[in-house]
Amino acid sequence: MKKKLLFLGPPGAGKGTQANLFCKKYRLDHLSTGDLLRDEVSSGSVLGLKAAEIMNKGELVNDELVLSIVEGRLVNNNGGWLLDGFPRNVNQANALKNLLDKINQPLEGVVLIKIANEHLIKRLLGRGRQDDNEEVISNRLQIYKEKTSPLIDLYSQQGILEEIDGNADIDVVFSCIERALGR
Ligand code: B4P
Repeated sequence: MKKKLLFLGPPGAGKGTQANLFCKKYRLDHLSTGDLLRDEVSSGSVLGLKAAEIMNKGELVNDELVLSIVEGRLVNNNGGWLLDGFPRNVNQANALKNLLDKINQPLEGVVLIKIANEHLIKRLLGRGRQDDNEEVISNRLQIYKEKTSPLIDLYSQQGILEEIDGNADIDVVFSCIERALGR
């Protein structure tokens, strides 16, 4: 059973929603860099204040900060884990590879949740988080296209990428993910 996983997809594709369900059912450690960064913001720390400014513009937070958050959690994990929202660019993907080689925990599966732009804009506007307004969403989409989407080819070439249609109800998408991962 694959227990070292990564969910990839544009903002609003449902990575967080699906990762939550999946980790509860299969008892994996859910590592959402978005949630971890929002916790840092709520703590009111200096790092959190800096991160909030960047997130509210829809930009990517500094790689070193995100890496340090993820590294701490992965190094201390001896069961399965699911990365949600990380890596988000090639530099983060390379750093993840180095870290996983070092701790001898290779990535076993990547799920790409694909979704049409009009669906995700509607979903994000409906969610109404601070970074969910039209201007910021359009910036997040642009950044996804430029910086995150190259990871699709990278993981596809490694033969570990599964593509899922995210334009369906939550339970339907969930079943597709389970099937793709052989559950
Ligand atoms: P994230 O927290 O990762 O959030 P996201 O990509 O916007 O959303 P996600 O795809 O998880 O959608 P969700 O399930 O919530 O990133 C936020 C910000 O954090 C980034 O812009 C960046 O600034 C920063 N950040 C995070 N990771 C980083 C990293 N590695 N490096 C640098 N910066 C980083 O679903 C969205 C909505 O749709 C919800 O309301 C949900 O209920 C609804 N929904 C989900 N599935 C649905 C379905 N099937 N049908 C209908 N509605 C659905």
